[in-house]
Amino acid sequence: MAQASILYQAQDGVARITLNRPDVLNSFDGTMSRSLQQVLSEVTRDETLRAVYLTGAGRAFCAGQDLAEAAPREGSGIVDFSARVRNLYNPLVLALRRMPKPVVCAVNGVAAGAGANLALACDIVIAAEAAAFLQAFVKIGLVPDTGGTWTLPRLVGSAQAAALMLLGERVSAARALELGLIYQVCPLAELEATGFGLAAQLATQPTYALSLIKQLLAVSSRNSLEQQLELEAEYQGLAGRTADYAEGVRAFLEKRPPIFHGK
Ligand code: T3D
Repeated sequence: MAQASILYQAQDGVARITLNRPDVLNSFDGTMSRSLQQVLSEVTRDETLRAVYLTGAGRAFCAGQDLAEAAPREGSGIVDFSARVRNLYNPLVLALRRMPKPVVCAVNGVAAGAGANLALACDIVIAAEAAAFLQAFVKIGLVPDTGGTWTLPRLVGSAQAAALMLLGERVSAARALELGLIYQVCPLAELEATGFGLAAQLATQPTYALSLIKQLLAVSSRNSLEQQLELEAEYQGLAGRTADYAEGVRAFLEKRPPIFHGK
């Protein structure tokens, strides 16, 4: 029986998702993309899951598109890459960015092409010391997709983003941290405990407020200060009506840790 290309289990309020095509460095074929879309859609709807942990099986995180699947074939016409990107990659980025709960990505090894940009679409990205990030697209004559041209300039500024995408060079985890591309680097042996630990901790936090923070961050760079201040006021109104806020303040006054239920 074929091995599932996406492994998924619920644990401690966290959706643990693993890209699982290790023989081809977890590169994406259509089946893996559609399975991940399906899982992300289930996780979005499941209120018992309050954080997501995403990683890769084996020595890589994800080498982007499976190039054997997307290779031009003699005599079989032009591959419609626009349709492939719209159907296989764009929905993944939107699902991660719109996920109403935090997504922690643990980059266990190389993350190339769509694999790099999938990682960078997550909310908190940590990486193993030997991991690396490559905007590999240009090396095969393609342009960055999976949100890279949107995400990278916002993370590292346009000068660094241009160099990363035009040169397609390998960026070490240490350099990625220095650039502000990722949050933390740790030894591979500690990656899972660190990454899953972060996700499990986030799963005990005020989930609705976390989702509002994600939304505020998502629009801040296109809003004026006035618009952003107004949105903060509006969302504070929403957060201030939650049971989690009531619990947070009560716990503070009673000098005990809060118990948030995500509502
Ligand atoms: O089609 C569309 O929808 C368009 C969208 C495109 C989105 C994209 O992601 S385009 C970018 C695609 N990805 C790449 O160009 C990266 C290709 N891979 C590499 O450059 C290197 O493999 C890495 C730098 C990622 C890792 O290098 P290394 O030396 O650690 O490993 P390796 O020996 O190159 O690869 C190990 C195996 O994985 C090897 O198979 P083998 O020889 O052991 O049987 C290799 O062929 C396979 N592999 C690695 N990447 C891919 C892959 N097989 C298929 N597709 C891959 N992307």
